[in-house]
Amino acid sequence: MKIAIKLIGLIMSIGFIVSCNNKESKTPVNKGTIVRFPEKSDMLLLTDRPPQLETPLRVFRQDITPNESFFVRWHLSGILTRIDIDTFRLEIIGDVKKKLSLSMNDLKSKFKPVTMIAVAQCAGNSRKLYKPQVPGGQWMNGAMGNAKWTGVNVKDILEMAGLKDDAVDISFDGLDDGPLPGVPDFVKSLDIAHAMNGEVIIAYQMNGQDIPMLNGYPLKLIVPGWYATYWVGALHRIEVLDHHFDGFWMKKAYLIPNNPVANESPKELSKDLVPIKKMSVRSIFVEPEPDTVLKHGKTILVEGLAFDYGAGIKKVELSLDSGATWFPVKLNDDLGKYSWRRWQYNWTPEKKGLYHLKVKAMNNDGIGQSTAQWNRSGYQRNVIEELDVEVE
Ligand SMILES: Nc1nc2c(c(=O)[nH]1)N[C@H]1C(S)=C(S)[C@@H](COP(=O)(O)O)O[C@H]1N2
Ligand SMILES: [Mo]
Repeated sequence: MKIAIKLIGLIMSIGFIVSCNNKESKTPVNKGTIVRFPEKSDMLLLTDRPPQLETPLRVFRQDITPNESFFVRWHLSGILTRIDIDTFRLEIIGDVKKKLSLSMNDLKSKFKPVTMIAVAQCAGNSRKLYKPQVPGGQWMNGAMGNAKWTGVNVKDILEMAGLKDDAVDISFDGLDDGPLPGVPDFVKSLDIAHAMNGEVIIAYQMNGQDIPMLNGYPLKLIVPGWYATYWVGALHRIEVLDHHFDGFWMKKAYLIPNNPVANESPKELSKDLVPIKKMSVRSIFVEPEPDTVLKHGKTILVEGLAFDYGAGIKKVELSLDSGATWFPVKLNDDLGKYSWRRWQYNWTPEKKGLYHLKVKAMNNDGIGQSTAQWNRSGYQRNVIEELDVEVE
């Protein structure tokens, strides 16, 4: 018999310190308190109410991030711990010709299933690398993951409901609530053209399984190429609006300086702010991890991954000499334009000493990475990554 009610135990974090990186290192490490939450393997704890869990770097040595290791980020402490999937409905309301109330079974049987691999990355991923430091979750590079999402095209659902002519925006609401009535509910919006572009989907599966409760079971909005703040979890209401949505999470939060790399000076903050949208071009190191000591004359695999907003990665270049010289590295299989692409290089350091590695990517639109970037919220990092490696 299928279990209709899904619940996860009290959100408890029985954590213990495995490693604390107190030593002054040029390259910060994502080590800290390791915790186990329901349906999750070892994760790095940022906060437990609401849960914010970071994926350990070693997990990125594979194309797909397993569900149990996928990062977790909720804004409001009133998250879902129990749901009756038989009575759950996805409501489509507002400026539509016909309101819809869809069961999980409706979603799986009345619409054509679609599948895509896409990177979900928190807008504040890598915030810990910002100098000067900015407030907010001190993520290293683990507030992201690459998964295979299966679900229904938002376009198909909206076509079934039928949009009225004056529809402008669509808002997406999750089942989570604020701890107090005054805390704004987490609701995000997309304009009609974006929501109808045929690529925005409502996923009911993540890597071929139910989405973990902590990642937004039973439904998650997938907005490929856009920051994960739009990927509303525990999605239960879609509202078609005849005006521009002006909720807190669009108008007050997740704003960036209005320029391509979201840059501003700490001394003179920008007054021209716009909602964050598409992801920037990025490339990171996965292997070796910071603080690894290598043996000279011995070959190791330097590896990492690169991604962008969906144009696709054209090349990744590595430097072993602080950026004085660069050379292209091998790209692994292309798993789709919204997937990340792993890269690798066999390196035999001949001499002992300290090496300063850098990596940068360029996408098919000819867009590369920044050399310097800062904003008050630590969003949209796309600075060329660096890694110190000691060879003995
Ligand atoms: N309902 C709901 N959806 C949400 C959020 C939230 O707080 N509530 N946080 C968003 C943000 S900022 C991120 S980074 C992603 C995190 O998704 P994950 O927890 O599956 O990694 O969910 C997004 N969707
Ligand atoms: Mo986020």
